[in-house]
Amino acid sequence: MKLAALVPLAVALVPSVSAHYRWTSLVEGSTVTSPYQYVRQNTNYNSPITDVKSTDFRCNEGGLASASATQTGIVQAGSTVGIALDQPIYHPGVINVYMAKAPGAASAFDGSGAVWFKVKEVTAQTDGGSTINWPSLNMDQVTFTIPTSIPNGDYLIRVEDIALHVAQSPGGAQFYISCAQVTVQGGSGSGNPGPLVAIPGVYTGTEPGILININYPIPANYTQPGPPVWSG
Ligand SMILES: *[C@@H]1O[C@H](CO)[C@@H](O)[C@H](O)[C@H]1NC(C)=O
Ligand SMILES: [Cu+2]
Repeated sequence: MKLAALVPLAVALVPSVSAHYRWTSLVEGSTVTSPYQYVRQNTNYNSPITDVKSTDFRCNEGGLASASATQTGIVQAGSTVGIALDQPIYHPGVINVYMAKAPGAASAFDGSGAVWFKVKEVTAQTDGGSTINWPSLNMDQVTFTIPTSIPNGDYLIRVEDIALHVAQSPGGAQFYISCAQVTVQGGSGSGNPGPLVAIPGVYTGTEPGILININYPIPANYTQPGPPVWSG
């Protein structure tokens, strides 16, 4: 919410503090679990993270403090898991989902170091400059299949929606982030997840997919930020 001039109007129209869309719930198969049962609760109800270098960029503001109070969900390698929102996404943008293996319990892991690999992305659809479409718009969850070759153990699953509606200036892209805690079972362990990146560190904030005017001229192509997806 960067349009400062519009804030008084927005406050006048919406009498109570309305929370922005948030990733609140782990999805196990077709089951959406309770909000913040397995997802670390953040403390910035209405604000995105815009500093890609800040520690809060990892698991959102409050995401480390709430780790020990968050349960760890059991998920099976080869199964469909995901993260659900409290309301559908209403900004144009893209999604990335990363995982990181915890050295011990997920609830004790701060996610530091080059430990994150990408497991899912929802990118933009372009056609050379006539139109640009955002498949993540109106999604209320993002799901993916945990590769069967993954090593068993505790992981963090970090989801980010990168809202790009005011991304034409540095720091304008808005990151809506949450981390879930899971124990992966049933993996063969033969896989070697990667490439591994540090978060923060994975982005500079000036990538063509982050510092971008999506309105005019219509981008001819779109480059999804971050490493390629590891699919096992
Ligand atoms: C589109 O592709 C060109 C050529 O590879 C690249 O320089 C540019 O950054 C891309 N634009 C976006 C928005 O990804
Ligand atoms: Cu917004």
